[in-house]
Amino acid sequence: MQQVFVGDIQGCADEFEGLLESLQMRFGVDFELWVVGDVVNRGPQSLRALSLLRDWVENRGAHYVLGNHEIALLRTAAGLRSLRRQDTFGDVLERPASDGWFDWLRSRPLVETGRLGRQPFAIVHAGVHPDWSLDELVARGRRIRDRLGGESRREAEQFLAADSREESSRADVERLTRCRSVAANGDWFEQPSVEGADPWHLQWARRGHGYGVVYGHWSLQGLHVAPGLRGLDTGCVHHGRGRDGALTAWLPDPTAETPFDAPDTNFLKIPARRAYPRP
Ligand SMILES: [Mn+2]
Repeated sequence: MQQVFVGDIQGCADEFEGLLESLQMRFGVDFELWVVGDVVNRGPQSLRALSLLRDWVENRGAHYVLGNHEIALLRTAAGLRSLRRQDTFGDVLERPASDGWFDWLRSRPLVETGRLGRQPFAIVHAGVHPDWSLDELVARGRRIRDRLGGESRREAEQFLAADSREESSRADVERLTRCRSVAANGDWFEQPSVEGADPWHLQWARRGHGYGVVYGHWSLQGLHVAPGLRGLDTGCVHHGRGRDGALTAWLPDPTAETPFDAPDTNFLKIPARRAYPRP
C-alpha cells in the first residue's frame, strides 16, 4: 500500500482537494494518508479543509496529528484565548456544537506511529525531544491523549488551560507542536535560530535513533530531507509573500527497505493556486 504524508494545509482546501484528486487518479483507493497537522488557520477555508480531512479519517483510515493551530482553535473554542486578527478559523468556531468539532478535534492524537519497509517512524507536528526514544514519544503522546481526549470535555478544557511550566504533559503539547530549536540542556524554542541552540532535528540525528520522524510546522526551512527525517511544510499558505508556496506530499517507495534514507525525490508538490495575503 502506498503511504502518503501530507504537509501543513492551513485552510488551503483547494490545494488539499487537488492533492487528493491527483492521488486518486494515480492510486485509485489504494493509498493511506498521514497528515502532520495545522490543517486550519491562516488560509481561506479552514472548515472545508477540516471537513475533507475528517471524512478521510473517519471513512478511509487517514492518520492525523494535531498542530499548534488546532490547539489554538481548541483553546479559542474553550474561551481560553481570544480570536486574533490573523486567525481565519472563525468558520469552524461558528459551526453549531452539534457538529461535534470540538470533541472530534480534542480526541485526535499528537503522535502517530507506523512502519515503512523495516523502519519504524512517528509523525508529529513540529518536533520531538532529541533524547526521546520511540517508546518514550509514544508514552508521552498517550498521556496527552488521555487528558485531552478523555470522556469529560471539562477535563480537556482544564488540561488546555493548564500552565505548561507546571504540567509535564501540557509542556509536551507545546514542544510537540511548536518546537524548532533545542539547546544542549534540552530547553526548546519556537525561533529557528537561537544562540547556543540547534535545530531540534540536528540534535535528534546525533543520537542515532532507530526510528524516523515526519513533521511539518517549519515553512521557512522548507522541504527537509535527511536520513530519518522528512519535514514537509512548504508554506502553501505563504504563497505570494515573497516566495513560492506549495502543498507537499511525501510518497515513499512502498518496496524500499529503508525509505528514510537520503537523498530522496519521492515528493509530490501541489503549487498554491493563488497568493494568500496575510489576514
Ligand atoms: Mn505549525
